[in-house]
Amino acid sequence: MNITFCCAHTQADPWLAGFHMALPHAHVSEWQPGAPQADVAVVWQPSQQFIDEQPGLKAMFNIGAGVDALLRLRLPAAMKIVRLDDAGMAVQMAEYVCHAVIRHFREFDLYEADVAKHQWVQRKPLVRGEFPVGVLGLGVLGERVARALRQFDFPVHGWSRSPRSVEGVTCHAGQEGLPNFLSSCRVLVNLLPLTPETRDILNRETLSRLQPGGYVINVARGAHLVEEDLLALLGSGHLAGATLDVFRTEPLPADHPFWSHPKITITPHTSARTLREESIAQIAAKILAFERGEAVVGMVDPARGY
Ligand code: NDP
Ligand code: OXD
Repeated sequence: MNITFCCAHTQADPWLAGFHMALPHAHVSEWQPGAPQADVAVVWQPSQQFIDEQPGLKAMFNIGAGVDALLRLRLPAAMKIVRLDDAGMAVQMAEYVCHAVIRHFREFDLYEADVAKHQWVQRKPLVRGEFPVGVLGLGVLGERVARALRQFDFPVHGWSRSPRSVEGVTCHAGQEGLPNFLSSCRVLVNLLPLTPETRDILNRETLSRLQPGGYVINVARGAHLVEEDLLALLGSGHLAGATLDVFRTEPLPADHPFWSHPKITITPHTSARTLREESIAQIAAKILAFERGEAVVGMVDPARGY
């Protein structure tokens, strides 16, 4: 089997060495323009040139959970796409979101500002029951995040396309379930895949439905959020703040208003990083299953967009 590796922003050598160890029978090499046809590919944000030069690929294994960048390309209809399924990302996402929710709920930013002024101020504890958290997307990452939030006794709601059941979480589904989901939440966490249906889903209309003093945590994709609408709702006071890990343009341009907005905390697309060892082990196992003609977990449905 010939495996070609074509991953943007990724140092290839350690990945190639890992795949050599995990799949000693395979020939693994980094793709260069004009390289011979491979059987399968390991990819992250490959170019259209790569796809056009490798029309015989049977499958592409994405080294991330989101496949929106791949599905924007013109792909041969028969080419299978397989995404990462957790591979160490779910626990990172749970850490990140719980940290952001707790930081907001426990007012740690205000305490830090007091400390900077050498002021000893004890604030009145806020009421946990008044901070229901909603998780958009109850997939591999969203479900883990919802369960983690329940560990801190926050009321938790979840929203998915098809009906789901997660212990302790009030689950809503489909377009018809969205208004009730939103009005049940004060803190909103986005863990949806980016698809034509979910693009711009965090907008003036949806965010206005959150309870007053709402807080937005976007850890999925920048194109889910209509940036001007967030700024307007922060300005009007309907929203109290936001923690954003992903942006419409990455890296975030130096003159973007989010950098210095007092109610916005940003991080550089780091909420759940691809972990090399875990990902190589998972993808190698998937390639072996694929070779044997067995079912592969994380197969993407291009019609659904995730
Ligand atoms: P999954 O495919 O496992 O889960 C997606 C969830 O979204 C499912 O519950 C699905 O519903 C739901 N969903 C999809 N479309 C709709 C819709 N139109 N309406 C309602 N619900 C919908 O994805 P993951 O949990 O693995 O990952 C989620 C996203 O997180 C990725 O696509 C990626 O963009 C982002 N991500 C960000 C990272 C970062 O560092 N910032 C790192 C990793 C991922 P159903 O259950 O019915 O299928
Ligand atoms: C992913 C990401 O989709 O890192 O895995 O954003």
